[in-house]
Amino acid sequence: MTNSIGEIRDADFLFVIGSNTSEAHPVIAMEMKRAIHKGATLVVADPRRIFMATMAEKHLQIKPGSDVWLLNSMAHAIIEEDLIDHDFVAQHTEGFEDVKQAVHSYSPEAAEEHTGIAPEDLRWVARKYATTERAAIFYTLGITEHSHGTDNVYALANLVLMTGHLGKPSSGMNPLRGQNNVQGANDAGATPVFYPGYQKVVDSDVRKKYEASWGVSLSPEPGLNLNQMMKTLGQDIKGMFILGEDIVVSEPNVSLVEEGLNKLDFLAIQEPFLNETSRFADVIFPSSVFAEKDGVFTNSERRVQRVRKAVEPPGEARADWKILIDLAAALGSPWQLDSPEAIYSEMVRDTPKFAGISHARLEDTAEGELTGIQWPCETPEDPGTVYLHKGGVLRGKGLFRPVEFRPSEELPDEEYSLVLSTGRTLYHYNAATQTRRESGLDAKQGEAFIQIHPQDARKRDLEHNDFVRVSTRRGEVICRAIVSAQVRRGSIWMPLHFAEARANLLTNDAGDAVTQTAEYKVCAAEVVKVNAPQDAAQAPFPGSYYRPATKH
Ligand SMILES: Nc1nc2c(c(=O)[nH]1)N[C@H]1C(S)=C(S)[C@@H](COP(=O)(O)OP(=O)(O)OC[C@H]3O[C@@H](n4cnc5c(=O)[nH]c(N)nc54)[C@H](O)[C@@H]3O)O[C@H]1N2
Ligand SMILES: Nc1nc2c(c(=O)[nH]1)N[C@H]1C(S)=C(S)[C@@H](COP(=O)(O)OP(=O)(O)OC[C@H]3O[C@@H](n4cnc5c(=O)[nH]c(N)nc54)[C@H](O)[C@@H]3O)O[C@H]1N2
Ligand SMILES: [Mo]
Repeated sequence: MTNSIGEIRDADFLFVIGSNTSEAHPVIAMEMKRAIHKGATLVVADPRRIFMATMAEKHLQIKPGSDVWLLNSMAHAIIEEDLIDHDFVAQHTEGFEDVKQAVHSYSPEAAEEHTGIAPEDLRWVARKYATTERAAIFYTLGITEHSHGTDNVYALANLVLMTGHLGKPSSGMNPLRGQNNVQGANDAGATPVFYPGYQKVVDSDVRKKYEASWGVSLSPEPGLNLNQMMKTLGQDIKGMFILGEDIVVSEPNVSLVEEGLNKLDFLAIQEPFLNETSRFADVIFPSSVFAEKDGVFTNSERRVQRVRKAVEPPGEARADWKILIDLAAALGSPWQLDSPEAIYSEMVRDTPKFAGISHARLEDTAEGELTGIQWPCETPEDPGTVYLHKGGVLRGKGLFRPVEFRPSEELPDEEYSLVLSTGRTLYHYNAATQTRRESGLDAKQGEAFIQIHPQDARKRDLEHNDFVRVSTRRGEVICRAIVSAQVRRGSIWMPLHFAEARANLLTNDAGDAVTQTAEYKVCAAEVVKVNAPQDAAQAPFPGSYYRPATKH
């Protein structure tokens, strides 16, 4: 996030696009509700009528995959009505003319056919966003999990830059982070393209710095990203070490992933639970969960927070860092690191953005103060950074990036006439290794389902709660049909959480051109009614049809 969670309540305009905030980020949704109660205007752009849409002044119920049309035509309207922040554009940005030209043909009138949004609604939203001083954008996977995800993000950034909603409180461009400490993992360099602190792998000065610091020689090339790795499992990749991911539930087009896993020579996993992927493992290192270990977590607003062990890990389970250090020693590298504190200070040593943060500083938060420090924080005296780009854009000039609409990779046709989109619900967490071990959550939501619009259900002779077979070009699953007008006509929606009806047997593994993030939000699917599966009653999860992934 460019801005902070505490600033949300003071915003006057909130544009929530592709984010099911109340289910996936309830704490942030609570701050949005505070702002709304104080009079802020909420606009939600989402193909589903999510809860936040019921609180919104306007719900732009767009066709899945059409965000570039929506955002480019908002830019078109802002330019046409001359609602641009000319001073900001002149002083702090470059490339505006390219975007101006690119969005010329994206009129709100032309956008209607692609997005399903009335031009007057689109113009109203564009005007309101541009003319409200404290206007903030929030987005997540509805924007990024597309083959054109990066284009969507550029199109959003163009709106922020042309209206100057940057470097000020309660504004900015705010991607909400998903997993606990996914921000911290990225900050620490858990990506194939960056060393810690977003220092580029391909930058030879950075590489030389780390070669000297770590005493090893390093590759000048970036590594493979997740999507690329999954596609070469069992071919170029012969062995794998998986730490805290349940890939046979969470990766797209997962039958291909299973094929790859079956061809591996060796698989080790480091996990607190026997998850679905553990069926394929040769070795499992039992690790501990958050409450059983010390360290720091970094949240969405770049806040590094101290986490303290509350309970001992059970049985043979140990902290992740201890397992990794023993593994390094067994491989002939006796690392001299004996605590999370020592590991953290080694990480920040060569990382200017975090250099002022230490466990010691995180210990002594004054009474009543929010805990933690927000990076950038470069010296021990630096108080940290509440919002980014204050007094000027960090890279010098904010770069406008023109984008053209590109359709999703797989569109509906006669054989597969519906658009399948996938995501999460309030009651379960991703691969649900944790939430399905909790009886209260399973009582709330115990089985897999799809949502289908009443008219599409009627066409297929479906009643609410019937069982259906959902199929795509890649696979099929059986689950219950929830007939609901929450989804658009022509669209179905399914949660990713359920191992017995894995959404990812269905999804498309086409990746974004830049990040390779998979197109989890759009693929072509069909639904037919089936009888209730006979073994539904005996299934390990009550009322469900369980077909686990298997090693052969
Ligand atoms: N309870 C719970 N909370 C979670 C998680 C969980 O599993 N359970 N997971 C965490 C993780 S890892 C993450 S990354 C976050 C994700 O948080 P979100 O991104 O909010 O979650 P999603 O369910 O993937 O859905 C995003 C929204 O995008 C919409 N959408 C789909 N296609 C499009 C499109 O083409 N355009 C637009 N504009 N919108 C679209 C969907 O209808 C949905 O409302 O949640 C985190 N929080
Ligand atoms: N169809 C579809 N698929 C999706 C998505 C979607 O929207 N649609 N969203 C994608 C997104 S955004 C995400 S983030 C992924 C998530 O996918 P995954 O990362 O595979 O799923 P998680 O459930 O978050 O957790 C992974 C594992 O981490 C383990 N774990 C928990 N705590 C610890 C710990 O402290 N140490 C260790 N070693 N392990 C731990 C859990 O037991 C679990 O097995 O799914 C992706 N897949
Ligand atoms: Mo995520």
